[in-house]
Amino acid sequence: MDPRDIVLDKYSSKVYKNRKEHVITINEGEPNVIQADTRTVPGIMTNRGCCYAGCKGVVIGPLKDVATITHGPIGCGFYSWGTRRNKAKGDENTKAFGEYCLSTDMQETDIVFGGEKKLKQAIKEAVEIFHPECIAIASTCPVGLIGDDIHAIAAEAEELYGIKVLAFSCEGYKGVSQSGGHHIANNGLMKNVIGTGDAEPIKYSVNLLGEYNIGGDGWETERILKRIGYHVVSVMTGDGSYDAIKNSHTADLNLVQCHRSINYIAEMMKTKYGVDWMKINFIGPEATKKSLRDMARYFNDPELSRRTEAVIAEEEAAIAEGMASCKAVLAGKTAAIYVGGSRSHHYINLLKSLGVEVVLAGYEFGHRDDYEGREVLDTIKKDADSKNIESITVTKDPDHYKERLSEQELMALRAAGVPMEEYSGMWEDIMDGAIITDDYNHFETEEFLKYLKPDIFFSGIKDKFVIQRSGVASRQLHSYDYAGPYAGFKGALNFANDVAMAITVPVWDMVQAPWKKEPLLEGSLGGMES
Ligand code: CFM
Ligand code: HCA
Repeated sequence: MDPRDIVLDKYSSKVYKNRKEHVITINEGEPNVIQADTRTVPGIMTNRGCCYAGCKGVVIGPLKDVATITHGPIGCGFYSWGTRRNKAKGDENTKAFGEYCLSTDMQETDIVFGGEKKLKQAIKEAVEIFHPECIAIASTCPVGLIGDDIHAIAAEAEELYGIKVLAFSCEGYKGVSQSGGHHIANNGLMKNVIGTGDAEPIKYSVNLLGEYNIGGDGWETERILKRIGYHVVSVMTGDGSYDAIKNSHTADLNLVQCHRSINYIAEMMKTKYGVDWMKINFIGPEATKKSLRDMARYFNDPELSRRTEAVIAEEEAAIAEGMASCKAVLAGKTAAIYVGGSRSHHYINLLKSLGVEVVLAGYEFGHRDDYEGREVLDTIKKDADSKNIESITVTKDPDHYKERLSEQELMALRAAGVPMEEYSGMWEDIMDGAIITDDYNHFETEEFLKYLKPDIFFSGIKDKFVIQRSGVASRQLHSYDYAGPYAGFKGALNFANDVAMAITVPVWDMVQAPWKKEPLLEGSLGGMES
């Protein structure tokens, strides 16, 4: 029997009806439609996070020169303080506030009488202590419930201090997951930051979108891009800055790593400034090579293409031996991957290049297009929850709009397999017969572990130890278990070494108690014949 049916059969009929749309087995001959981005069944221990986590924790928090104030009780700010490992470094031109956790620390009396005074005071203190060029305010649940007007306070503070003050109404309960928070953050950056700088365009310049520099991934990607000769105008938002994002409209091309969290900005920048966008993936040597070659095709310059090939050859040679020895250990193993969004797709290819098949996968909060590809976008029905998140429309900017490539040139690139404004989703890489679970929960994790027994399970901190205690190796694909980088070529080797180590560590021989394998004492009961 299909393990999927065994697991789902244990639910009540109401829960079964909901979950069966979110848990499917991939059948290559079929369209493989999945339900996603809908409300979790109340009472289920989902692995999802909240809207505030998506806005402040994921997109806005990493901006190093922005002093971000969490307006709410202290727990929310504390939770989002450095746990995501989005690394950042300040330098002589850019301050870095990432080490700090700024919050209004709302108390019960503020909930009853309003927290606006406290927020004004917090902004004043942040200005006096840190002298930032930009402050961001991120609201948590109670702020929305009591109605503090953070937008009016931001406008007033802008006047008072002569700096940029961004306000995000990203209360945790908005939307169904972190995803709503990404959208709110994208809207805010688009409305207030992107396009406000006056830098001159530079040749072969790109923005790296949806790269958050977890474990240094963004730095590794930038290193490779710079070696080839690209100029990185801004990174959104890992080790990114308000200062750089202001000028992001001057880039020739947007490179989209995490489609889920940033596709809104990519689309809006195309409409408003004419910046083309391309789906790239710098996880895994094969995907990295394809992405670099796609970029070279886009720019269509013989010298850039030559450098691309030279850098690929050098970087690949440096990891070849290491990758081969890890592959020798890992070939034939199976894996499960559950992360929030894009990474569950991106790592499938890297694992394949190590001989590991993904038998179980899913997103916490990906949308149907992240599974099925952007072609299904027009068929996705809006519901009350998705309508709750503002969707803004932009038009051509009369001063800054510039067509990069003509529609014919873009079509030619698409015909040659370059994903211009295209994303095919997880389905393009997942194997036939794999089980996909959207918005996975703890019960299903434990059940699928029992039936599928993957050799390794990639997920996050909430389930890591349940997995390890069940005798299966676990690696965190959010925080990289405090390792990394995993991007590009060198990163792929770091990943391969970590996975090989996790699977081969001798502890797995000790999972079964010795007395369950063979008796510790031998003998016979008195009076019986031996
Ligand atoms: Fe994009 Fe991310 Fe992810 Fe994401 Fe996240 Fe993250 Fe993630 Mo954790 S932006 S969707 S909201 S790739 S924090 S860096 S690891 S769940 S798969
Ligand atoms: C978040 C952040 C998170 C959590 C990771 C985890 C991250 O969703 O709020 O559950 O282990 O990457 O830090 O996704």
